[in-house]
Amino acid sequence: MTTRTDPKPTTEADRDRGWFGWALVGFASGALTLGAAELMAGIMVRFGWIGGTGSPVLAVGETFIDHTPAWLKTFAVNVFGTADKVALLTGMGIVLTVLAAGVGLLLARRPTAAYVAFVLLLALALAAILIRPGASATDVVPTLLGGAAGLALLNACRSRLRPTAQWVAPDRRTVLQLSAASLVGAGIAALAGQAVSGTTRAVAAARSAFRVPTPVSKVRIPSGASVGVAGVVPFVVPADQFYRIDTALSPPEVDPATWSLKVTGMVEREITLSWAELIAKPLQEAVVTLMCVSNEVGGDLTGNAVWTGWPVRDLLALAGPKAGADMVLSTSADGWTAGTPLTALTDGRNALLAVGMNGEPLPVEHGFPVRMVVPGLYGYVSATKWVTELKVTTYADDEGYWTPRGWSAKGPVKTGSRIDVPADGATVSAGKVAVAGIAWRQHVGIDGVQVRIDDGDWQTARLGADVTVDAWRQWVYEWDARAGSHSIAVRAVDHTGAVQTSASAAPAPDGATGWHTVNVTVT
Ligand SMILES: Nc1nc2c(c(=O)[nH]1)N[C@H]1C(S)=C(S)[C@@H](COP(=O)(O)O)O[C@H]1N2
Ligand SMILES: [Mo]
Repeated sequence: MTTRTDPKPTTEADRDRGWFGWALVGFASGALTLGAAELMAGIMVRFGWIGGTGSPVLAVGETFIDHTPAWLKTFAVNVFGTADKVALLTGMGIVLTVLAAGVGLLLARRPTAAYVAFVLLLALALAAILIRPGASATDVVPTLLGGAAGLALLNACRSRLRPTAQWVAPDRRTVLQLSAASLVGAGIAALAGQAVSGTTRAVAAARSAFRVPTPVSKVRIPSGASVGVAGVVPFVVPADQFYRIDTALSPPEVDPATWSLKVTGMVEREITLSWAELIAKPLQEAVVTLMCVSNEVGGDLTGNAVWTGWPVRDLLALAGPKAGADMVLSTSADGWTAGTPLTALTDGRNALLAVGMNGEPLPVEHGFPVRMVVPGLYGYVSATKWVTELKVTTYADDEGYWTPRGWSAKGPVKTGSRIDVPADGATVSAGKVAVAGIAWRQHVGIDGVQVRIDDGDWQTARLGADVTVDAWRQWVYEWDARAGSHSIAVRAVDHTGAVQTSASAAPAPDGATGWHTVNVTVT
């Protein structure tokens, strides 16, 4: 029989458990740090004491996104698609777990080094917070408090576990307590993270109180805009089904009461426009199809909506752009930028400072309170959400967010078309089959759509009503399907008579091309 005062020599098993115990100490401290910081950030954001940049997890993630090299970004989008944000957060969780466990292991052998490592990691998070656009000094408070809690736990564990030259196995009770503390900490982090990513009370209240003013020109969408085939994307896409693309892990919360739009740079008069001034302007309504440059042939990163807003050209006319300017750099509340040709914002097209989407206030994730919508250009060079500044400048002097990341400085939308039904790989019954989808060439317009079955001749599809050159058109072709395997291709003809190219190009650097083709089995 052995006694407590006469311990056995350390065995392999004890060493393993000891290793695990110290790693757990590190993990627990990391989880407590983040849990406390996220909880504090959630509370402080809710009460409006700090901006949305107080969350260390979001700040580090967004800083990482902004500094991701182009190849890694391409890799992430290829592998994870629109789940890339979830993938990033998961990756961060894994890296943090390893780092925190490392701090715990160091604590057993080289406590000073462990504290130094912990403080360095904390300093990195603080730096990430402070370099976020719009960050203020108080945004570091949650992370500092979390860090203090984490350090206190490290210290308590160290005095309790009394490390020796050997790995000392913590007793079962300590391990259980630590596991529980880590889990609770991580749980709080997750919950508080949700609180942060949810709309703050002030912004939600402002949004639900806002009625989109009646525009001076109201759009009427003829029923013929839809070809009436089930499975084709609706002509006007409801906001909650509209694709979303941005670099924000959590959409910026912008209170209209404090929002303003500054017009700066090469202008006769700098202008600051308030929310009250903006919504008192004569607003226009426009049907515009937005499209992401990352949209693959056959992809779904596109949507059509009725936007309500004030023409950007009217604002620019008040500011008076100076000779020589050829670009407007728009900046969002989270520091993202787009470079738009000055001509596209002054040439009379429906480029809007939009406050409404399908008659409702913009959803927060689509840019509330104000975004830009410019017909004819991919979103990355025009559709700035949460817009706060328009700088009149030149392509020689400035560049938008995606340009140094490998995307073209200019991004006019290319002619495209997509088959929505039948879906690729579908099985259909022989006889009449509706082949249908959409075609687009924003701000030029679509005059025709043609469909080809296998190696047959191009057949003319019936087009939905032409609502505006700025929006997509639906089309349908009644196919007399015979049994067998068939491939169906589509191509569009734009308003200049140009036929959509068959040459396939990847999205980078300025938009994908090629004919969308689906394969179906007819029985
Ligand atoms: N502030 C901000 N605006 C942005 C972006 C962004 O990352 N940040 N992405 C742009 C891109 S690439 C596209 S395709 C459109 C998408 O708009 P949506 O999310 O409303 O569909 O927003 C544009 N506006
Ligand atoms: Mo995009």
